[in-house]
Amino acid sequence: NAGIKRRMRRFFRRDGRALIFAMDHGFEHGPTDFEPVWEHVNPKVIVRKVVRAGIDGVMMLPGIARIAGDEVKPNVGLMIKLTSKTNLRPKEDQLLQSQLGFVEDAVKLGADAIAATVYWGSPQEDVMMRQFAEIASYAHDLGFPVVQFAYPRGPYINERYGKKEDYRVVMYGARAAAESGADMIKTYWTGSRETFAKVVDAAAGVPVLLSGGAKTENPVDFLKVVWEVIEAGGAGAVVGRNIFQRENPEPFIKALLRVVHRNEDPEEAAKA
Ligand code: FBP
Repeated sequence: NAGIKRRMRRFFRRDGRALIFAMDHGFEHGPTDFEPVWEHVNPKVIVRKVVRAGIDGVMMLPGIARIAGDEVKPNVGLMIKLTSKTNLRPKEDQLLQSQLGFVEDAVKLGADAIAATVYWGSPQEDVMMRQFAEIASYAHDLGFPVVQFAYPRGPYINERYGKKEDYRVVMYGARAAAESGADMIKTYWTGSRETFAKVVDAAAGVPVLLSGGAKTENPVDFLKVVWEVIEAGGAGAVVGRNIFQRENPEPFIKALLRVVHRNEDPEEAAKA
């Protein structure tokens, strides 16, 4: 499908890698996530900064895309995510992402790709699988790539593997994402290059992007993780808190871009 291929190139440079900014946290975690640098609660302010720094793509929910979509310049990929959940839900309902928008909305907002989460292993896995199938089928018909946030999460996982970042479950989720028709996969860091390489293999050629995670105190620590991801064959990273919770995100984004696109040593990248 030519449309899918063309739109994938809005995110990935010639090297097949991408650095994407994630900003659905106001919904998914609540605005407290922005408190470390409060001016970033204004999506226009932070999106302007990340775009100026040279980011390859931006991921947001439909309402924020209406507010700040203009800041995503034409050379930057726009990824619109159609599922989410609030942190306000009762604990037992936290393992479900619900659909909050439709493929048509994303298309009208100028999306280059459409994203949805599946919590593999959740008691509600079935609902998210169907949501993903509906979104992917329609998006693909229209020529849009689909990104799956493939997050293993659920009671059985914790019982059997101890944690959701165990590579055996992360690669299971990545494989399930590939098998369900994703064009890009976003998932957790497994803790080592060797294990992440298995996740990449399990995805059978579908690009695997790191899901950033909580902000590291030392910026170099996060650059090191991204470097390992690239060395493992990962296609880049989708990063939220590690960018918008930093007072001065621009030099940090530039360092991330050097690691993602030039395999630059993290210590060197941080200094430049
Ligand atoms: P971060 O880089 O801040 O981890 O953002 C990635 C992301 O997937 C966001 O899109 C989402 O809001 C958040 O992490 C979900 O985190 P969790 O479900 O682990 O609390």
